Parts: sequence; C-alpha cells; structure tokens
Amino acid sequence: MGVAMGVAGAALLSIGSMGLQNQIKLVAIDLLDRPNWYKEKVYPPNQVPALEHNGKVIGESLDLIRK
Ligand SMILES: N[C@@H](CCC(=O)N[C@@H](CS)C(=O)NCC(=O)O)C(=O)O
Repeated sequence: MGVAMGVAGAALLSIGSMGLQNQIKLVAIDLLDRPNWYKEKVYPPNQVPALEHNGKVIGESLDLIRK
C-alpha cells in the first residue's frame, strides 16, 4: 500500500520522529477553505506547513525539519 502526502505531512512525521509532538500545538488548516487569520497573522504565503516559535514563523518545510 502506498502513502501519498505533501510537505506538510512530511514535516509532521519529522516532528514525531524527533519526539516533539507533545511540545507543539497542532492547528489543522483546511486548504480548500483557508481561514483569513492564517494568511493575515501567521503565514502570508498562505501555504502549509508553518511553525511559529519564539515569535518567528518558519514556513519552509526543509528549514522546519532542520531545526
Ligand atoms: N515551500 C513550501 C511549499 C509548501 C507547500 O507546497 N504546501 C502545500 C501543501 S503540502 C500547500 O500549502 N498547497 C496549497 C497552495 O500552494 O496553495 C515548503 O516546502 O514548505
């Protein structure tokens, strides 16, 4: 059986493999019905994933996996 996922899913798996899942509040974003606050207040490119930490937002999944 194959599993298809986007970069957001890959970042989520990476967070789990680093054991950080309990330190992160996960907020699901429906890409077909994106809330305005996400683009306006979190990540203007309006893509997922994005990680907010110490007031900064990391929006590139490869950067996110490295931290
Ligand atoms: N450069 C971003 C790309 C993220 C990306 O393509 N995310 C997809 C979902 S996996 C997305 O938000 N698609 C909706 C869109 O591009 O409007 C990264 O690698 O993190």
